[in-house]
Amino acid sequence: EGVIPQEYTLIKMEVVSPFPSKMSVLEGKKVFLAAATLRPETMYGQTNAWVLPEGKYGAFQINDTEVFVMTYRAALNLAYQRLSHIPEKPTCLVALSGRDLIGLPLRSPLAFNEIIYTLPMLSVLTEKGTGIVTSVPSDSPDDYMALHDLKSKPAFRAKFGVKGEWVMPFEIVPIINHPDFGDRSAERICIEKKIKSQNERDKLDEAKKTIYKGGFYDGIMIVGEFTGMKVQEAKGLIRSNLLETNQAVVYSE
Ligand code: A2H
Repeated sequence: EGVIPQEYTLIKMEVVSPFPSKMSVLEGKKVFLAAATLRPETMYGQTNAWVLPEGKYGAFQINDTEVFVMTYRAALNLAYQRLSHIPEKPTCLVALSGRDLIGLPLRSPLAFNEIIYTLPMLSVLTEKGTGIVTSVPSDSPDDYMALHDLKSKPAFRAKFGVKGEWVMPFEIVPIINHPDFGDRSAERICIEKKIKSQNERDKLDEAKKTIYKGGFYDGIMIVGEFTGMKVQEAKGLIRSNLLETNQAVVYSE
């Protein structure tokens, strides 16, 4: 746990019904995977959601109609931030594993892809954020490599029961022009650094650092309502829009 609190935006990725049998008790409610991000301005480029296959999750009642899927730890934090059916007490309607979530179809705010799928990523930490991550392979090296692994390794898909149709149709969506790395900066840096898989932790951390600075300070939005605007300026506007329209909530830890 860091000393400085981190403020995330929780993106409400709506689970499309009908739900699988393990989630049938939730039928009739609005169920969302709650994905923690620091980059709300990248939501146009979402291609999927990530969960840890062996991770423990739950579906928690947030108010009369809405349910968030996340870790218990995140649900407890949210309950202390006034987002729980019962104040300061998470109400778990059903316990779920990451494996139960793989393949769930989602509708996510701002995404150009109308439907995206929930997929496994091995670097998801259950002790950070909500344990649910939204995937933007144009701008995140982790997301790019994890999607690349699923696309290029049929055995890896088979291991987690991932169908090709949840992965193959989803291409990189260019959303931000980076001054040094172009409009698919994550792919470009992964190729330049010869990163082979999502398991190359040190190289991926380096890649993230390399593209982040230029992308944030000098990146330009090339899609959406704020096309042509600097990322630095668009970020807050996009975040406020998401919060005002109840497509996202604030979460700190
Ligand atoms: B970011 P920090 Cl496009 N486990 O969102 C692993 N990674 C997690 C996580 C978890 N439990 N919870 C959140 N994250 C990811 C978008 C994005 C992100 C882009 C580029 C960079 C980037 C799309 N994925 O993060 O350790 C989420 O991915 C680079 C740091 O709290 C979240 O923002 O600083 C970021 O890590 C939070 O990381």
